[in-house]
Amino acid sequence: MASVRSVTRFLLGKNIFNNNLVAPTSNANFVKFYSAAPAYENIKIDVVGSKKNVGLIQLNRPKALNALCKPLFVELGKAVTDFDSDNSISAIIITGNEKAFAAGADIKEMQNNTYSDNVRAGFLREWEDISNCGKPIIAAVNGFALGGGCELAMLCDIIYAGEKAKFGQPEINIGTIPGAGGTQRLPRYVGKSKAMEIVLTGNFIDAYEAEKMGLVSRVFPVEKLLEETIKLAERIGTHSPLIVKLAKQAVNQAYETQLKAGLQFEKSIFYGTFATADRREGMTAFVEKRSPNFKNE
Ligand code: CO8
Repeated sequence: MASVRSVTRFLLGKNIFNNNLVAPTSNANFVKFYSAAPAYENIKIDVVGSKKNVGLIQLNRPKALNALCKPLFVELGKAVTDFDSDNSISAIIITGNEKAFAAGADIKEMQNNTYSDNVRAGFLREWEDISNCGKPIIAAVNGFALGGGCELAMLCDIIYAGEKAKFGQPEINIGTIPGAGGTQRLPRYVGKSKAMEIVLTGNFIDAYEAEKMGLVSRVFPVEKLLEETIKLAERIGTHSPLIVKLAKQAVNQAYETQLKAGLQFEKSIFYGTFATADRREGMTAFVEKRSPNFKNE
């Protein structure tokens, strides 16, 4: 089966994800804009589409199933912010690889966090770079989109999925709760009962169930996903960037009225789980590859 990278290369010619920096020779402004960009370690970026107006970001920690460590999120926020302020870019795509879009927050990184650490550092504040983006962001999800990975997809404006994608909020298995919008955005997408089932069981749902629930707008064969997502971004790119931005703001208003209070509430509870023994046990058990022994404390 073709990888995301080979499919993109096939579709779009040279220079796709070849370098950590973008250097499409056909777009002088872009080269100029990104000539001073940092060399990314956890993501790859490129500019794609026949008009070179689609910013493509690939999460690139395949060995950790694209677990969302802080350095990855800092880079992702920077790439999104840069594409957002580049006038030649109409829409942005975030994707992973065939096995994982992202398997969640990096459990190993946050395993020893305390409640005070989270509050002091404003844990997850980098996520705001994604929600502050004025341009449309499309998630192209193949493989696992779990925990923070599912939340990242939901932060995007449209989710397209490959038919083997799996979505879930399995934080309950490791003694915590979703901390980047899962408890607030998921019910808005799929309704309370289904959201409760997903959050309280930690069970995964497949791409077709996710489409039926309204979480995903379309499902494609794995090897067609990126091609179709680029087509969608190009179609959006045929419209006025200003009106696209306003339309995005307006649709978001439907979701975001009252969302802020919910997110603040969610964050305080998420942080609070780091004061519990069960959260520590859950993450430690994951890292030690054993079943957790929860004590209800
Ligand atoms: N964090 C850190 N490492 C991970 C993660 C993760 N979330 N997921 C997978 N990995 C690592 C594994 O530890 C393993 O590393 P190693 O080879 O060094 O042992 C490697 O990726 C491959 O994983 P597996 O061997 O487990 O692969 P499998 O195919 O057997 O299983 C699964 C795939 C089912 C996806 C499994 O890896 C899994 O259950 N992962 C954890 C999923 C999870 O619980 N996600 C939620 C995390 S908590 C969270 O997201 C809180 C959100 C808070 C806000 C967001 C902040 C960014």
